[in-house]
Amino acid sequence: MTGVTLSRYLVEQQRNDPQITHDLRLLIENIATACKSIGVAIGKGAIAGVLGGAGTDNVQGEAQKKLDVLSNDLLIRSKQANGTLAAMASEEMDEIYHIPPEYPRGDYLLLFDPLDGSSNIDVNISVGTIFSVLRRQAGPGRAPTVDEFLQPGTEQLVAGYAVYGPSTLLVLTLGKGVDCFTLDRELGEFVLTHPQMRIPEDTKEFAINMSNQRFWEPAVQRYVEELLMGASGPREKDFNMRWVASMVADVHRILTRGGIFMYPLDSKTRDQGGKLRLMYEANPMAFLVEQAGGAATTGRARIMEVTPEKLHQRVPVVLGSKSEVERVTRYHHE
Ligand code: P6P
Repeated sequence: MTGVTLSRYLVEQQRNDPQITHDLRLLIENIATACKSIGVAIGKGAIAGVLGGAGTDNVQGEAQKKLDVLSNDLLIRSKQANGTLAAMASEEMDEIYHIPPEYPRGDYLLLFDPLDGSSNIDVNISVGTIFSVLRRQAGPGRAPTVDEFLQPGTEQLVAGYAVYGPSTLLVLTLGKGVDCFTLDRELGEFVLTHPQMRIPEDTKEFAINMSNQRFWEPAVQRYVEELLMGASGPREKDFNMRWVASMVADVHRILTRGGIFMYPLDSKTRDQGGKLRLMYEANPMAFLVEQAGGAATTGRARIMEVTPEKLHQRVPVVLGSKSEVERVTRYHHE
């Protein structure tokens, strides 16, 4: 199947799975097109004057980059008219975005982080777009409410990300494994290059922001200390560390060669429930990681079984190679 375009791939998927409706196929193609446009804007960087701050803050109280706002607007504008969505939610918007009355309303809900890792954009490090698709709970007649978005991660129909790095990649799951597409810039098409990605069960690589070490809970302190002791410690092997500070880049490395990613609860983020957002960062990444044979927990419970209470809710995240995630989770319970 490698070499097929995303469009051809989706036709095949739809043929084999009735749950993949024409609208869902159209929505995915639409998301891919928006990611291509975001990638073009990012690629122009300073030349297009799209770097730097936008002078505004988002719902998280974080300063927005121009590309945060541009990417968000791109995703909104490109989706609202295609008749597949009832509403959208974004890290960059306080409230859900209703499809304007002049456009038909569809059955799906789209959630996204339009530009994850945007603090890296001005220093030319890989960033990404993360997205998640849910089916709306109420009938088409009723205007969607934020409560319809508050579904556990197990309800996701589609999850994926685009990573804007040396290549622009689109990594996608429809619930039947994880497939990776590379953007052929001459064709302007995403082409299947890494079908059915699998995370190795074991690893020698961990990803965490070590500068938070003094704030971690005992379980994470213990786990990381054992990794740092290397071959002479209880793990009896040396480990390597990576931290890109773009979740999409770290997760893509783990999907490709294994590893464990941790943004655990710490005394700094405890009051907020963690750093990363459940609905449009943790849940889509957890879906992808589990579909690739890995595991994803909050340190205590499976991320995809967390019942959301707020749209911009945060959770601790421990995901990647199954044996390592299980060890960290076990330490939390001991
Ligand atoms: P820190 C980016 O802002 C992000 O949400 C994730 O993409 C990334 O993994 C994390 O925050 C980086 O956090 O504290 O290391 O800057």
